[in-house]
This record gives sequence, C-alpha cells and structure tokens, in this order.
Amino acid sequence: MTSTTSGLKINAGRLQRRLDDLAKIGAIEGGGCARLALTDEDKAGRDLVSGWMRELGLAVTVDAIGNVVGTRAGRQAGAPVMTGSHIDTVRTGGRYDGVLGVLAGLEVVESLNDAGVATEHPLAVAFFTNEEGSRFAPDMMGSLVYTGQLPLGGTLAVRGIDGTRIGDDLRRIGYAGSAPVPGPAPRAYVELHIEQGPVLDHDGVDIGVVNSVQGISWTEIEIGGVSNHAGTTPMSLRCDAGWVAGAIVAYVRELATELGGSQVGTVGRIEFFPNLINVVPNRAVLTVDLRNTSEETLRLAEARLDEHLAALRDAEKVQISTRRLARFAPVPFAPQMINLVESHARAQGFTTRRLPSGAGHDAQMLAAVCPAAMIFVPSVEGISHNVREFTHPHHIEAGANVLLSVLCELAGATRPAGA
Ligand code: HGY
Ligand code: MN
Ligand code: MN
Repeated sequence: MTSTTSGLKINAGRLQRRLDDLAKIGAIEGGGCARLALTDEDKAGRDLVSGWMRELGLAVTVDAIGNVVGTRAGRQAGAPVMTGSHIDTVRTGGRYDGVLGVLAGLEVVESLNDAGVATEHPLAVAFFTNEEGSRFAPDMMGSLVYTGQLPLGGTLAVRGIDGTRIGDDLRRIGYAGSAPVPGPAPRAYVELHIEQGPVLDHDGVDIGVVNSVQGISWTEIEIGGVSNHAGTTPMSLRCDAGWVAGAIVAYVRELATELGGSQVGTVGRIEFFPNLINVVPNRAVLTVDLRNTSEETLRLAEARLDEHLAALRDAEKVQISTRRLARFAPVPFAPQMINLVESHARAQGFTTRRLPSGAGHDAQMLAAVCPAAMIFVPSVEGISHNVREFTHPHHIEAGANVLLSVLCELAGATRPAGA
C-alpha cells in the first residue's frame, strides 16, 4: 500500500543557504554575481553545484558542450523527468536568474531523499552551458546543442566578444565532457525561474504560469566610415561611423515605441574605433536585440531595421554589414503542461496568472524534444540582469514547492505506506 506525496514540502532554509553559497562565487558589489559563461567564476560555480549533485547521490554526466546533468534513479530505467536551468550570469547579474531553477531542483531531490520517496521514472537536474549568450552568442547555447538544434562542431568554434573560442575555454575549465550530444530527450522538462519582469510583482500574484516564450532576434551591425580630424573635417565631408551607430540606437527605440504591444528593442553593446576624442570614428560595432511575442511583428521589426540601415548607408556614404547572432521564433508551451503547473499552484493555495516570458530560457529549447513548462516567481520591481535582482523568500519557497509537486506527479512519486 503506498500513499501519494501530497503534503511533502521542501526545506526553504536549506535552499536559501545554497542560493547564498553559490552567490559568493563571482560576487560583485551590491549583492549580485558575475559568472560569465566559461570563465573561472563559471568553473567555480560548476564545481560547487556538481559537487552538491554528487553529495545527493546523483549520477553526474558532463556532455561535449559542458552541460551537466545529475540523475536520480527511478524504479524504471529510461528517459528522466528533467528540471534545471543555468548558473552562468551576465556581468551585472543577480543571484536568482537561472540559479533558482537549478538549486530548487536539487532541493526537490534532497526532499525526496529525506522522505524516502521513490519515483517511477528517473529524475534529472541539469544546468546548461552559456544560457546568457552575452559573452558567446547565441544564448541558450547549451540547451540548443543538447536538443540537437545547434551543431556541436560549429558551436565549439564560436569566438566570444573577447576573441576566445568556446572549445578552448571548455577545455581550459575542464568541462569538455564525454557525454554525447544531442542528449537523451527527457520525458518532460519543468523549469522554475524568476519572472525578471514587473507583471507578477505589480499584480501581487504568487506564481506565474508561463504559456510561451517570446521570439528573439539578435544582430551584430558593423559600420565602416573614414577616420578624420575632428577639428578640420567639415561636417559635409564626413563618413562618420560613430554618428551612424548613434542613429541606429535612436531608431531602435523609435521602432519599438511605434510598433508597441510586446515589441522591445535594445542596443546593449556598442564600440567605436579608434575611440578617441579628436578622431571621427572610422568603425563602429553594435548589437540590436529585438523581441516580440508575435513572429509576424518580429519579422516586420527586422525588415524595418534593414530598410533603415540601407537608407543610412546611402545617406552617410558608409559601409554597413550585419551578422545574425541569434534568432528564435516564439515558443508556445504544451497546454497540458501549462494546466499542470496551474493546477498544482492553485492546489497549494497560491494565486496564479498566465503570462508569456519576455526573457529567453532553456525550457524553450527543451520544448522541441519533450513536453515543457515553466513556473515563474515574482521579481521585485521587475528588476533583473542587475545586482538589485530580488525575490522574496516566501515566493522562492512557493515556487520550489510547486516544482516539487509537479515533478512528483510527472515522475510517478510515491512514498512507502506509513512514511
Ligand atoms: O537574453 C535572455 O533573454 C536570457 O537572459 N538569455
Ligand atoms: Mn535565466
Ligand atoms: Mn538572464
């Protein structure tokens, strides 16, 4: 005779301690973290988390792109139910983005271990390489390779914004693993993540039930002009790469405002050459990040930007070249997975709201190979990719308990009668 696992809860203090311990690695002023993918800080974080996986009795694998998966055996062998996220951060990162999903997954495992709960199917906790994509594009790189949507060879050859090759840095930090890619498709994938936007916090809702992830378009633009003397060159004779770059920055804002709705546009990186006060720049490099929940509108935004670049090129007599760094269509999650997250959250008495994700996530890549879902918890003031990123402990506990019960249902968890 066995009973269900209802009533099983995570240990919130233990989860918070792991969050605090990992946040010490790559800690930066203001309480945030800088663990850019494949840096020494990322390695130290990887070593700490995979050590915790081993302490919990998980079988740990590292694959050829550095994805790390810890698996808890089920009564049956076969495809696991997987949870996880990422532990790399942006340069001004907070302590919850990605990390919460990985460490809540470990907390679920430890809670099951403590309660002597077995699962029918294996349960896996993963952290994927380079989810952020800010040092090496594209983002969600590890889960793209894991799901067979990005070839390993070409990915290992990718050079980052500092000129380093992915393959070299993976070897340097000791995470060029032997597990094959693509990896085995899970039975299902569920990711707990902070919202990183203002909706749940503003509406006072406990749990976000994510129905889709919006489309993402990343482009690097290089402008070639003519360096010249800042004092002697008449304005009418300039081929000013710096001015053109500035015009693009302004246009991206105008375009997003004009299209409205969910359209967003960001120029996050810009460089001038020779970058000197008295030289008209002869070269500029900048990145444009466009996103929309509608593929049709995202394509319109891309077309409008291309038209504007052509007009600037002709008017300013400069060369303009573009390089696509990432392009993902919006990804809807499976209705039965959305309903599952919502029903478990409500059964625990939490308020819920369905919403799309403005940020990219590994779950959108896993959705290509298995039923996937995401659980959001509120970000205070919607702040993220900022050291002030914060989620209240009671929301962390709520999200991890929803994750626990969803994973128990998906993995077929039961505990011995009388336990
Ligand atoms: O860019 C993103 O949405 C994610 O943080 N990689
Ligand atoms: Mn993230
Ligand atoms: Mn992020």
